[in-house]
Amino acid sequence: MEGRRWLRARLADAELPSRMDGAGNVYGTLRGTSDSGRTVLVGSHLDTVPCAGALDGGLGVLVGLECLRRIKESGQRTERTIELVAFSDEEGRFGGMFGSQAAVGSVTPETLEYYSDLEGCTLAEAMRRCGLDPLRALDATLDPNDIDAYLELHIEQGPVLDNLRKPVGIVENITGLFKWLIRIRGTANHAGTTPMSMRQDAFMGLADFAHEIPRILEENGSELSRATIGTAQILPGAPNTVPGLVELTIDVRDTSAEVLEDLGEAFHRALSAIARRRKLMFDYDVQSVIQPTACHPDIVSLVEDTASELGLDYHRMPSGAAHDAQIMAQLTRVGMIFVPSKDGQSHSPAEWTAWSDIEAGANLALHSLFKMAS
Ligand code: HGY
Ligand code: MN
Ligand code: MN
Repeated sequence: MEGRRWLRARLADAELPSRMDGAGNVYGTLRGTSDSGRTVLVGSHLDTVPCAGALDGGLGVLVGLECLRRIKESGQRTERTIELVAFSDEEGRFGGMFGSQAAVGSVTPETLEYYSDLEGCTLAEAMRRCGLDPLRALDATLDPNDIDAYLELHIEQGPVLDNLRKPVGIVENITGLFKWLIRIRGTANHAGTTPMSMRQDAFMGLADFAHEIPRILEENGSELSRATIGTAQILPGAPNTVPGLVELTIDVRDTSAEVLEDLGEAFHRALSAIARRRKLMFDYDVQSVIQPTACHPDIVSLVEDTASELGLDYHRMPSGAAHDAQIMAQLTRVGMIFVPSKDGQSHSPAEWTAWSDIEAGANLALHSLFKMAS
């Protein structure tokens, strides 16, 4: 909430009206000359992951802020209104893409009460703690007829631009994903008296499952497939107790919806086989499913032409990370600009982008945005 207050104060300093919707998304407005034209949105997300760097999400919001301020300072008017948007909970403390899902109208009262974080705090509780009325998130829906396009600048979070030594990337398509919270149940037992052959050791079930990931990706995935076990909890969690329960998350990605479908079935089959072999039980909650998405060709070519006009050495590429843009694609035409991530690192304090690349990306965003709104 402090970040939102800071952003709204910056918008006020620039005499740009701002508002916060029921999902905690912050908007800043630079009015166009035409009242009937559809609005062009620019932005990204305000939140990030634990032990993060400083650029994921925040850079796109600040570049959007600077674009609005610069156009306003220049005195040049655009026909269309341009709005900055800073989305809530993109990273998924409560499932993922909450703010942009609210903006496209796919949040339901169940979402608010069902989505919870790893500590069991529901989204509704967290919103109430911030003084928000959860149900007002249902009013955050944008009207597709009011929106002309959405542009997002984001760090690449991978090694491609850094290795190519190119300052900007133009995103063609964005990976899809599914995220499961899996529970593997065995029988807690004494570590000293229980023979190895008589154990129902939930942790060994997790170990077998993790070991199957390379085979499952080789047999069912593509070279863009990714699978990550990012969290695991061993319970009851005593050194001298055979684990009775393991809770883990798996995050699986690919740019093809069919491949994601195949991977989901393969992971389910692997869990069944391991459960049978080790006399375990398993179940899982599907925490998030986000479809792979193509950026709109009109926006991709507008950004590409602008990059050429600015003499920027750019690279057209896919995104291995998920972004609010792929949710906004359900509502309007979207485009994304990438800037390089040093050594491809992200979701880590080592996240870094050279200022010269940030300047190149921000100028590309500014000139593209000006064209989109004129
Ligand atoms: O997980 C992602 O791809 C994004 O950083 N939320
Ligand atoms: Mn992220
Ligand atoms: Mn991000």
